[in-house]
Amino acid sequence: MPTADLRRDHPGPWERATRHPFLLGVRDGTLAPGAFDTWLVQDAHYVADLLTFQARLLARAPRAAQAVLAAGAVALVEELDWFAELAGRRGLDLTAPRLPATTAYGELLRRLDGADVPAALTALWAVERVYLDAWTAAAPGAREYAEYVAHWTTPGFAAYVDGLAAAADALGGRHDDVVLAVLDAEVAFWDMALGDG
Ligand code: HMH
Repeated sequence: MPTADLRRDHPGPWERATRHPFLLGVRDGTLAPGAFDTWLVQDAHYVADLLTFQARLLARAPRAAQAVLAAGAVALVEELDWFAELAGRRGLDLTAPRLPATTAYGELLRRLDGADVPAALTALWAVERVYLDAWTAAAPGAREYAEYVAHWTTPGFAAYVDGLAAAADALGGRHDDVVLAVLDAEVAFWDMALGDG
């Protein structure tokens, strides 16, 4: 199983992207004031970029991979609705500009539009797998963040990630380079929310 091997063979990069100080701050309630809202606004931009990437991948994917990609695209649209609701509730300005790590991650997704489908699908699996693992490491989260941690660690999300793994494994190949690029982009994204990017 290529996706299982990709996790096993790069423990350091997975660890850096999932045991990040930002996530430990969410877990323990020690996150600097404002860091979470900064992160939310940037993630709303990111999800919009990811939807663009995913819609293109859906369009060029083989038939067998389309259902999981289409369901994931719907989930991203729902995530954008949820961000809009959060913006109202938390007083966020979702029109604030992208910070450099957000732009850089968006450029990585753009480059992946030009990768072959097995590589791009494996990259998408890595995007979602690392995100699930990251929030799982922060669970259950300090009281003020518990709702968010729960949102990103649901059984439905875990099942989606497994579905992406199955679809990527069916196409074959390892694609270490794109996975490592995703993991680096994730670390930079968490760094950014702490003001380190
Ligand atoms: C930074 N990585 C980041 N944000 C997300 N929302 C996901 C992955 C998964 O959707």
